[in-house]
Order: sequence, then structure tokens, then C-alpha cells
Amino acid sequence: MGRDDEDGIPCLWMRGGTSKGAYLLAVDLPAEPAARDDLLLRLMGSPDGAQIDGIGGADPLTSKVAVLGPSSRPDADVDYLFLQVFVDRPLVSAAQGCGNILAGVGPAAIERGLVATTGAETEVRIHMLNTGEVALARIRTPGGRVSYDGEARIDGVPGTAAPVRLMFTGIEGAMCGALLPTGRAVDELDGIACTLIDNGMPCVILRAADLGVDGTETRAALDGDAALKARLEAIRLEAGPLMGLGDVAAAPVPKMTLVSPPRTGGVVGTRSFIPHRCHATIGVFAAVSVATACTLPGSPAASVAVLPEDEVFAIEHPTGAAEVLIRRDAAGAVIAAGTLRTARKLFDGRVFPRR
Ligand code: NQM
Repeated sequence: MGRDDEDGIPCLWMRGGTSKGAYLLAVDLPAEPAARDDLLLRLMGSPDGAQIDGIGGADPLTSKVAVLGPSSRPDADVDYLFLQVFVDRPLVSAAQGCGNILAGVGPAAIERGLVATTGAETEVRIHMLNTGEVALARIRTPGGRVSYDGEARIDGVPGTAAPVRLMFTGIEGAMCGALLPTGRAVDELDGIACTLIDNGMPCVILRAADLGVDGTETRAALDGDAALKARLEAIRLEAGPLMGLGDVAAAPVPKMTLVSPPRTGGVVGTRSFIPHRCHATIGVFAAVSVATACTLPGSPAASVAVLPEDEVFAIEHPTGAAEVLIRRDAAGAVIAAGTLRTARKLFDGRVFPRR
């Protein structure tokens, strides 16, 4: 039992995009990963489906941690390690990044004095330790303070808030080493055409119709479909080694994303499994990976997608659409991506982990 268990740990509880999590400083946590993860499990209240004895929200989307520290590379301002704390398993994983929690990193880094403001808007270069890439975030900072209020709206979050613009380059193959780790836009797994892709997030992308659903079902309906989930998990376990991720039985990646024709004027419809529960919306890097798959001729996503005239890809999800910006070169290859998110400071205090 460490001193922190008695005195509490400084913690910012924030909404980042359509997720929520604890933003902690590396200096306040044990340096050794096993001890750190043990602390985070106790802090979130895992393993327990209700996370009743911790601050986790009993959902993978609200059981997230951002660990922040001074940048370890000269071309960035802050280091960000994302950790997924499993709800009902004693597991903490760094095997994925998170673009939603990323939206809160700039504000949290400024709040904690890791980054100084530079005017009405502050650009924060975020070194994403999970993948090694640097993301660029633009944060509103009038009068030297983070402003959370504003006019930006994202589907899945009620009301409006200050915009957080995020830009990424060089994220292809972030975890798998290549955009298409098998070298193909289509692989057949368990008789289903799949795209195994990683443009910031390892994803397996399959047509909903090929699995006997139409892709407009609610999150609850899909979560209740045990046969569908078993089939998806079988495909996922087969995909992991093919994607260079090894045995993924205890890993949160790859995500499994069902695609279908767009219904509300967007590019494509999605239902994303992360990986064992259906997402309420879709992850940021998952949306970038899906958008990229839509541009690959012959892929399951391309077969149902309606590509936009411009760079804005609206990726439809259960509660609306996530807009991602996809920049392509003359040959059609994706060279940069971005998105608009919002974030909000919900609570700043000390958290007392269960002993
Ligand atoms: O794909 C959930 C989320 C995410 C991850 C998940 C994310 C991303 O919505 O970048 O944002 O995929 O587990 O927070």
C-alpha cells in the first residue's frame, strides 16, 4: 500500500470527445507499469461490471486514462500515454491510442502547467506514446486560460463547446507497421470479406449485410446479439496475428467495424465493436481508418460508401456522424487526417483508490 492510497492522487476528470477519463500526471503514478496498472484498476473500480467502488463509468468509453508528462521529444510539447482500463477484467492496456481522450490532452496539459498558452489560441503538439506519432491540437485560450465553452457541436454529446481541432500525419500503420498489414485491401476470414487496416487504429472492416444485419441496429440490440458477437470475436482472433498484433484475446485491438450504405447523407454507416461492446458513436482513429478504407477500390467499405466531393468524410454512427478530414495525394493515397472534437473539464481533485 503506497502513500498515494491514503493521500489521494491529483486527478482531472474530463470528457474528451465522446469518451470520459482520468487525466493524471506520470509523476504522480508509480513508474513501474505493473504497479501503475494495479493502482489504475483500483482507482477505476475494476474488475467489476458496475465499477461501483471506483470512478469508472461501467463502460469501456468511460473507463479510460490519459497519463501526461513533459515531452520526451523536441518536436512535441507533451507526452500522452493512453491506457484502457477494462471494466470487468483485471486488465489495463496500452495497445491502442484514443483520439477522443486525445481531445482533452491539450486542455489538461495547460491546466497542469505542462504547456504555456501563447495567445487566444494555443497549439499543442502531443506526442502519442502508444504509437510514437505527434498530433497537433488547437485549443482556445483567451486570457491565458482554457475556454471550454463555445459553438462547436459533435454528435453523441449534447449542446455545444469550444472546438478542439486535431490533425494527424504519419499515422498509417501506427500499431501494425503498415496501413494494410497483409498487403491486401481484402482478406477472407471465416468466409467474410474483410479489410485489415491501421490508419491510427487497427480495425477489421466488414459489411454488416455479410453478417446478416443491416447496420442500423441500436447499440443495445447489437450488444444483445450473442451469435453476432461470437462470430466477430472468432474473426478478430484470426485477424490479430495477420495484422502483426499476435494473440489479441486480451487486447482491445483490432476493433471490429461493420459498414453499410450511408442513410443520412454521409459517406458510410458504421457500427463499431471496441472490441466486445458496440461503441455509442465511433472512435476518432477508428473513423479515420474506416474513411481510409472507403477510398480503397474493391474493399467492403468502398462497395457501400458514397465518397464526398471534398475532404470531409461524415462517418455515420449510432447517434449521428463523426466528421473526419481526409487529405489524399494525386495517386489517391491518404497523407493526412484530422477531426473536430470538443472537451470539457468536469472535475479537478484527488482520487482515492480502493486498497
Ligand atoms: O479510435 C474507443 C473512443 C475510442 C477510441 C475505442 C478512439 C479512437 O471513442 O481514436 O477515440 O475504440 O475503444 O474513445
